[in-house]
Amino acid sequence: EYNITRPKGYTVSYHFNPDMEPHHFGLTHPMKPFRLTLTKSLVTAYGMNFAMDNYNTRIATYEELNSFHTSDYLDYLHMTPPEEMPRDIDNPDKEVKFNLGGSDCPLFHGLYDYCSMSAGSSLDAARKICNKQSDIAIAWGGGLHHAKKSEASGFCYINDIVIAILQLLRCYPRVLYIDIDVHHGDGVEEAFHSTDRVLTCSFHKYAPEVFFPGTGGLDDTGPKSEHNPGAHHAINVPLNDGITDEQYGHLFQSVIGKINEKFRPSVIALQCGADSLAGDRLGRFNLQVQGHGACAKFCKTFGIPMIMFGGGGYTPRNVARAWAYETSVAIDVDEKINKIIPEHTPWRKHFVQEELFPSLEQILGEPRANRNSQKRLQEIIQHVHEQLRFVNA
Ligand code: TV1
Ligand code: CA
Ligand code: ZN
Repeated sequence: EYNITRPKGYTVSYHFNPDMEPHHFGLTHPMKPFRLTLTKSLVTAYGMNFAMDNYNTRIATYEELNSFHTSDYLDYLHMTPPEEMPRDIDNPDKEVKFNLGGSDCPLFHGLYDYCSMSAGSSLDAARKICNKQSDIAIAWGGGLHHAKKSEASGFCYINDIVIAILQLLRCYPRVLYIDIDVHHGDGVEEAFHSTDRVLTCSFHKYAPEVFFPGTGGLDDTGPKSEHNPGAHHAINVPLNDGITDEQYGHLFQSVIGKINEKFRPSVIALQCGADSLAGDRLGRFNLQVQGHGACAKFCKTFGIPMIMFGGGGYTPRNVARAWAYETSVAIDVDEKINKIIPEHTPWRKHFVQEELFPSLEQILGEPRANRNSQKRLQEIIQHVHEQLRFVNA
């Protein structure tokens, strides 16, 4: 009915595991796996599934998780039933291992399965890119950028992004990792500190001591030793509360445009954390769906393969809107989608009399005071451009 057709000349794949949704971090925990189902339903309601290859993804094997994570950590995550694991809330005397069991990274039933599903989706996406069966692969169930090789952190237990990038490195010389989640992509940055084959670039709210994880300042560019090929291959864009679509778009294009020129990536891994949207329960920015989606749109203009991962996003209906919109960007029907009258969708009742994709003037949630001066943003661009003098493909 909406005439959503396959994009011309390239293939998009959508990687989804319906068994992720039933997992619960706990009633009050901000991470809500049902946002993935909400996203998928919205994508299907618009008929976007007809324009893509859709895959129900398998779970990642122990060996696959082991390509990044240590056996000690995986065994603990795998073998110990939740009730036997130490918790710092219920059993304050018990030792907390691997940062598991606190309020951010609780232990819940089916945790290991949930992690394997998230990693499985991202790995399937990477494999489709590697064997050229897909040009843009979408894995909204992934994007868990804080997990370390033997430690859980910030709602992330298994770093599906690192595992997927390791797969991409088997087939492509250079991977550009871009992270638009409101938090610093510390786990991915750290994992590739010592290689010049992966350049990481995170945009985030930066306020050490106050905002998680507290790293990712402008001068954090990776270990600066003479002998480290990975030096200068971590780029960080620290921001303040309330940044707008216009400012973010300008920053994103100047930074990523320059990185593309200098680094010449063969493939892009884009983490699309939706907690950088206005009205997010944890985020601090003022981005609208279109401003967030403009990042994916700009990356697409480079004409190289791309994986789009999920990540944060704590106001579920806004997450679904953003990721459904970004799916429409991937298949090149975003203009059409913007014009569709939402009355026609079976999902309208879930979106309480609002348009699914609000117009540019409409604000998602309460806007925040903008604490980003033009002068500071210009300084950031200048600094990044100087850092890129050290980067050559
Ligand atoms: C249970 C119940 C856990 C309510 C956690 C917000 C909760 C948070 C909760 C929360 C919350 C964080 C810290 C403090 C470090 C801790 C997926 C010193 C209302 C990628 C992870 C943010 C973001 C972790 C993950 C952060 C991602 N903020 N309510 N926890 N300690 N943790 O600040 O990047 O989006 O907030
Ligand atoms: Ca980020
Ligand atoms: Zn986040």
